[in-house]
Amino acid sequence: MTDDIQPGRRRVLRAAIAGTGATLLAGCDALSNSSRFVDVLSLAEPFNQRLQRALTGKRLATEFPESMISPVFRPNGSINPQTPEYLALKAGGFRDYRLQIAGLVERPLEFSLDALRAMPTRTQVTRHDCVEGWSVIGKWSGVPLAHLLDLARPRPGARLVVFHCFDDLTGDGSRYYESVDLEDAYHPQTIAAFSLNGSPVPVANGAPVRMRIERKLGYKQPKYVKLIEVADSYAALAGGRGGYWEDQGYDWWGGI
Ligand SMILES: Nc1nc2c(c(=O)[nH]1)N[C@H]1C(S)=C(S)[C@@H](COP(=O)(O)O)O[C@H]1N2
Ligand SMILES: [Mo]
Repeated sequence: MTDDIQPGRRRVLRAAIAGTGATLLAGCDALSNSSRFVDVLSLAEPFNQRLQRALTGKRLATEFPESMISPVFRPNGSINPQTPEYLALKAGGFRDYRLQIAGLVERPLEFSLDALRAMPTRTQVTRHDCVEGWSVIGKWSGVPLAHLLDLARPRPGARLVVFHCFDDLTGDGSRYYESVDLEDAYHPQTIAAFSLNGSPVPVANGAPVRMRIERKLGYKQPKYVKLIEVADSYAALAGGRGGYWEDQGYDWWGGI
């Protein structure tokens, strides 16, 4: 025997894992369908978050005339990712790039840049506000995330969308990530953007695909997106607070 797990033990493990998965999933679906569970969830939402949601509802972020586009869309955070996976994709002109959608979906999917460009597209001129105290206006084009989610079909129990990025901002082997709730994911101005000011998104601003989630602050606009994961919780990811900067103490809601 060269394996460190005996065949019998492996069978038991596999059965245990499969069993847990099935039970958890069934339990989860049953819970999210029960109105009592949903009530408890909405009570658990912090008061300020509930208030801001009530005040903003389906409100659109302000869109600006093209004459107001900033001459330079100031880049921030990671501006030239050095992870091997990213460097390889960049060297190939992003021809091998695939935007993945997975997690709690009926149909996990992936899209090349050409496939994304052939989909329904939205263009919006919006203002980006960084908590460091600066703003820039840019014109973004991309595919509404709502469209991608409709194709992948979230399963019962889905509550969030987590964006996993290619870059390692601090160089400690971690990856930038972010998350928003389904209401922001389906918001009409939430797009997987492949173009900035009429050209492909530059590397400094998140090539080849970055999210625009227009009612959110700068740190909630993930660049270099690799995988969009539909999930029921972010608690088990990285620092457990739903995003790279959230793990350093920033607010998860990050609304503007
Ligand atoms: N993947 C990734 N996304 C990111 C960051 C980052 O470092 N890595 N920085 C965030 C911050 S703080 C800001 S202000 C914006 C900057 O976007 P820009 O470079 O296009 O201006 O990206 C956000 N998204
Ligand atoms: Mo920022």
